Amino acid sequence: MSVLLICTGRDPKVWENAIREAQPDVNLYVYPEEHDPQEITYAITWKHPKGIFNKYENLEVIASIGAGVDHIICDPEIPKNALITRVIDEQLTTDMSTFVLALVLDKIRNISQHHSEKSWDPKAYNTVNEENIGVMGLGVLGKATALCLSKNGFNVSGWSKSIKNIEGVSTYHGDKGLKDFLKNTSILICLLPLTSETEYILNKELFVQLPKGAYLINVARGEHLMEYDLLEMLDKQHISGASLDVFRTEPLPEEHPFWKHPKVHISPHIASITDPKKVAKQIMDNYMRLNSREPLRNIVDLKNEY
Ligand code: OXD
Repeated sequence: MSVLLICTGRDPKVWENAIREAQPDVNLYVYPEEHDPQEITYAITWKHPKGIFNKYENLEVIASIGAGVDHIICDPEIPKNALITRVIDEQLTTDMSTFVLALVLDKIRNISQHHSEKSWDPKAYNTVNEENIGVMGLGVLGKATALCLSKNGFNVSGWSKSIKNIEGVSTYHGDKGLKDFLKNTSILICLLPLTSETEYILNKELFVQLPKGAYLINVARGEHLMEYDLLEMLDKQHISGASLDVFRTEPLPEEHPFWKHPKVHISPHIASITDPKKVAKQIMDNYMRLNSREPLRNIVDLKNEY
């Protein structure tokens, strides 16, 4: 029984050290180090090369080192019987909700705007109770963000695939609920999981259902957004601006039009940053559970893709 770490796009050495610290006696291989695939029961991954798990016949669990599992599920060749787990961490959740709160406050109080326009002309602003915030996606991160905004005095509604009840938040669900959810939303926040149903959900058809002048915050995945639809809606002034933390291609290429667009605020996928030391503990706790045949934590429902 051994563990394989495959980590591309993030520093594998940092994760190797964190895993060894969490579980000093672990038999760990770091891809592409040579190893016998039959030995591996537990894989810890970030953006593994697609198809690679084909030859791992004894693989029981694929653990994401992040909150998202889209980078695993997008591989059509992942072994059917392997469980997929994700990270749920209180600090990551707080970091996400407070990051969104900061973006919302920056937007409604025009904080960065005064500086970027070199303007000493104080702009009129809406107070928090005049803004209708709509959170798309009411999983762990979406729910915490909706509650954080509601506690800070905003009118908050939320939309999700299935029914959710959250105190202080008006909730809508399914295709039928989307129209009503969008029509009163002045600031739209995307915290949806990336699935085959939600890819490109932030498109022209959706934007036109928002009131004129609505603002977009995407802190979920770049693949949710139809980039050229957003540019068109910004240029037509239907959308007044956007704060984007995630992109289809990361890092965002230097020549990308978002960099120069005066109404687009960019941050480099920093809404909530995983602490390898903390997260390695929960990942290795699941490994110990697997070995002692105890139920694992944070298992992903493959039917829902999150
Ligand atoms: C994650 C991320 O999924 O960093 O954890 O985006």
